[in-house]
Amino acid sequence: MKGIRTFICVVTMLTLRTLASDITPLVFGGFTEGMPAAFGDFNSDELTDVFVVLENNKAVEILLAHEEEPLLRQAKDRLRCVFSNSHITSVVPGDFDGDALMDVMVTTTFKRTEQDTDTTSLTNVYILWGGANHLNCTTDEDSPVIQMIGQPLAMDYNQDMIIDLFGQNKKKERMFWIFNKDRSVAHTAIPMYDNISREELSRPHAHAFLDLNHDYMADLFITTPTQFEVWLGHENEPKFTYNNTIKHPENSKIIGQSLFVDVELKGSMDLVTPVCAEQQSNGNCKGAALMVYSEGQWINLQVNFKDDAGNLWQFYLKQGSRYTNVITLRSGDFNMDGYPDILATLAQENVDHPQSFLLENVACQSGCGKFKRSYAIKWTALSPFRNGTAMAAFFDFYQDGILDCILVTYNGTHYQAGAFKNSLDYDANFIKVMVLTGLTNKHSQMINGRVGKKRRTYGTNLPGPSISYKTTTQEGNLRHGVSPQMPQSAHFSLNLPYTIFGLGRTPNFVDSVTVGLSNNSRCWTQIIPNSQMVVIPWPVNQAWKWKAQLFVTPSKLILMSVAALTAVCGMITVIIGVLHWKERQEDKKERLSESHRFHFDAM
Ligand SMILES: [Ca+2]
Ligand SMILES: [Ca+2]
Ligand SMILES: [Ca+2]
Ligand SMILES: [Ca+2]
Repeated sequence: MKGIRTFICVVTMLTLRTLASDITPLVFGGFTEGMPAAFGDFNSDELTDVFVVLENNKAVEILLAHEEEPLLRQAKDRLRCVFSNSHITSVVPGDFDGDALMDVMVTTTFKRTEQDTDTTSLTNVYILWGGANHLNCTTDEDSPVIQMIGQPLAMDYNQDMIIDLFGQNKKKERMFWIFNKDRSVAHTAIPMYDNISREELSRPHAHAFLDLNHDYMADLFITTPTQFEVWLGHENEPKFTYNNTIKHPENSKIIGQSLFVDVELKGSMDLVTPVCAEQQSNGNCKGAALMVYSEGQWINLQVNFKDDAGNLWQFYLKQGSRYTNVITLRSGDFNMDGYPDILATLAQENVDHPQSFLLENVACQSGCGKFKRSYAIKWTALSPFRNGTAMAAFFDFYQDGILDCILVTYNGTHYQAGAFKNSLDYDANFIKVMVLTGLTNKHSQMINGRVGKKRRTYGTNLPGPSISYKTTTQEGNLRHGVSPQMPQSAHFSLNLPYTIFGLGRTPNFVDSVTVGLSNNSRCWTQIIPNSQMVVIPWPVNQAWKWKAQLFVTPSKLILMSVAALTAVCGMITVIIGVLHWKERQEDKKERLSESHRFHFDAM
């Protein structure tokens, strides 16, 4: 009786767990004060940790990811640094000294409050050097390694897998800051090569480091107050040369943060920009639209911002607010159909109540011209998170290849971290690819990996590689998708250090996966779906030596088949056992009666 009760209890718990989409306690335990600022695997255990800002933007802390709940926890020896005199504006993890261990770049301003919108104040850059399990907090807040105007873009200028920065110096000149193995020298500043003087850079900006012309060399996308510039990357000096300019979309008062997405799933990156045709008197957005730049022109994706009740929504924008002081989009394939979807924070007109929504990539129904895709706002996709959210970003909590969401709820006074579990109602396949720097550390110890002891795999958070795949769908069509790895880093862009491609229900092998960086590329063929591929591109210029490790995640369907098979086997064993026992009993009886007969005959 007790056994049955326990069984019922377990079944109910399991059902509830799969139905519940708000998994905040399972993810954060009780600690929801940290505001997500960046993602990266700090302690090299292949689980993506979350870098948060807390204590009113005065402290940065790393929440380490675990396989058991709570999934994100503060470390025993807290990985936390405090900046008592300044205000943290961004956090960018990466290896800034080439020792293969992740460091953390923090930018701050000396302005005291979030409401202070003085944009002339300088940005201070600090590097917190990382050991495998500790973080060296900066001792001198008054001497940042760099002072600049606006936030920097993390990139790799000289292809040595040590992260460098791009931005503008105090004189408003465009500069690259090159980091090296010697922490004491810190960096070299190189002005951007140019033959004519260019516009000042935007603040905030949506600069990006990704390959735009398919030569596997990351290029530079620069945002200025009136236009976008594309600079092509080269192996030799000058590292970047001006290529072309894209004017901002016409009739747009406000330009949000641009994003690069393979909207049509054609194997090329489209520039997607949120805009507002007008600005409300309080500075908020009016006339929201999603624009895509395709073949030399801007196309309005005709997103319907009216909900089912007829209310009109806008991109939420509020000066001096947390996360929503710029319009930021984040992309990822939420429903695993291959087409990248978008997360955005909206608000109804004249209502000061932000809410994040999923914009699903759908086939364009009418009036689309030559662009075949559009976005449809899924008003209930993130429920039960319906009572105010300032931010939503994609994150894979259970390493099952399904993108969940990490959110920040906001009730008008208080911000809190939240977690949403994406429960897909069908068994979709995926492929997850992560490109590491490939740097190694001689002092590396063995750690308990997911399968026994193993060496640490080092150096996540490499900006710039392009990752693409080709596969054949069940209908026999060729599908080609591409995604850049970590093209943006500033202004809480919250890029994941890996890429997940949804494959829909295609159970076939993926024909090929191609990874390209620093003018080199390597293609791997016949990849098993539902596998996680870790690429170690070392040596950088000898692509044939690059390695790929595959971890296969069994899909729900396979697990269910295994369970069913085990149950059937068990049942058969029991039946065989019973039959066997019966037969033996009968044999016994027969033998007994036979012996009786024998005695009888003998007489
Ligand atoms: Ca390092
Ligand atoms: Ca470098
Ligand atoms: Ca390129
Ligand atoms: Ca999708």
